[in-house]
Amino acid sequence: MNGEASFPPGFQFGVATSAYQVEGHIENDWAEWERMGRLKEPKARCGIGVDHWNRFEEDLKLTQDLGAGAFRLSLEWARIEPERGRFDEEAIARYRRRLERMREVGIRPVVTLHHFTHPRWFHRETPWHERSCLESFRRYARACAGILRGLDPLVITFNEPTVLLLGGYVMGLIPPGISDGAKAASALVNLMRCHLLAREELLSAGKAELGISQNVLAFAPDRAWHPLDRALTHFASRSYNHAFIDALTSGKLRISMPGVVGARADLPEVRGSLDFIGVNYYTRAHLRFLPKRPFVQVRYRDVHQRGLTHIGWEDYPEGFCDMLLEMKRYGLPVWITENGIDDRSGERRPSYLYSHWRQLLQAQRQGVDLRGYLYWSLLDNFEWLEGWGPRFGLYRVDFDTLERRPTPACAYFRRTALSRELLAPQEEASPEPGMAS
Ligand code: IFM
Repeated sequence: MNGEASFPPGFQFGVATSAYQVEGHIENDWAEWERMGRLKEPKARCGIGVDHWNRFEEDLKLTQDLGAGAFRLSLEWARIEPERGRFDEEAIARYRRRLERMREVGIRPVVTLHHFTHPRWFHRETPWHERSCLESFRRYARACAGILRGLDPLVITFNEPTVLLLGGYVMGLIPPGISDGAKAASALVNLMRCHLLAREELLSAGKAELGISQNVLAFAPDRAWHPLDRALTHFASRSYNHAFIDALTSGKLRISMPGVVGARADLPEVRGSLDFIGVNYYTRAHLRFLPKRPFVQVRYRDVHQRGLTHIGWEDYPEGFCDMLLEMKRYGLPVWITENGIDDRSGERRPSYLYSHWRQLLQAQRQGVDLRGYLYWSLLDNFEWLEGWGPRFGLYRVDFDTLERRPTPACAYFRRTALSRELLAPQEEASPEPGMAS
């Protein structure tokens, strides 16, 4: 061993993407949302994305150049079932072909069935808070099971369900743009049932491992001495980070965020329906109690003077280890399904990787069963409400020409993925020979 530490045997390095953020040419609820002027920059549009739909082969090669063994993508429901009950065989065949290509080049597909977006008919006809969503999602999941048959994928049924519900059903910031606690609670229960239905469909079609991707925040009280800030931190950690996983592992849903949202249900049927836990970790959030609505203020503070990341988040690798240790209680394998930095110059990303990998290995030494790390993201992409400002990509994309260029982190990622040793980043200024440019 030459490095500070080694990654465990079988541990996989990979990258993560989602369909809407990279593929382009998609007509769904989010495209409608954009036209309604609901983004920070009301005129911003995802449009052709970074044209991954037509550049898949090129992007697969870029993934191989990173020494990656896994690639996370999502299937776009709006492409597969553009009208309720009408499935697009061409889109289905195209997804199937690209997943087969991954297998041909030795890359394991990690496939998200639902990553924030919906076909345009969905919220109008069978929204999450109504039982009719169950049949819709089952039918979609059956189509996905056909696409994935025989490929032994890692499947994420829902990406960040808590974010979806908070954003879409509590704060009204993303589609369907509702602010209704009762509907949020029904939608939450239905998402869990849908997870289970998808599991049944996938497993009846063959071998697959199923989980969800949970966005976790390292919460801390904004005023360490303030009892209400501390109470908020406690509730947020339980409700935001753990409630969904708790319910899928124990069959008991318990959410309590006084003044914001509450839900309680016994769902014995969903108990034990996770094969792994997907963790999406980015930052720490300091919470401050406000005496009037919305009662909570979220602040990103630069406590260690490392500089906030460009999107404004604290760079807090220590929280990564803490969050992973919290997952130990479930006794399940853990995949890091997202971790990354919005670094618009690309210079800071290698040290971000190093500091986060160090914490990951520390959690592993303390007993967390870690199976893989997927960097968010392979490419710069469309960042939801923020539009085209942030740059999370290992590869920088020129948004005019769509040319992909390696950032300094590519060589460091490749060196680590191939050596499986943690080494401090060197000056990785130019791409290594053999890397696409
Ligand atoms: O871009 C998103 C992704 O779609 C879900 N997790 C967080 C990322 C960065 O905000």
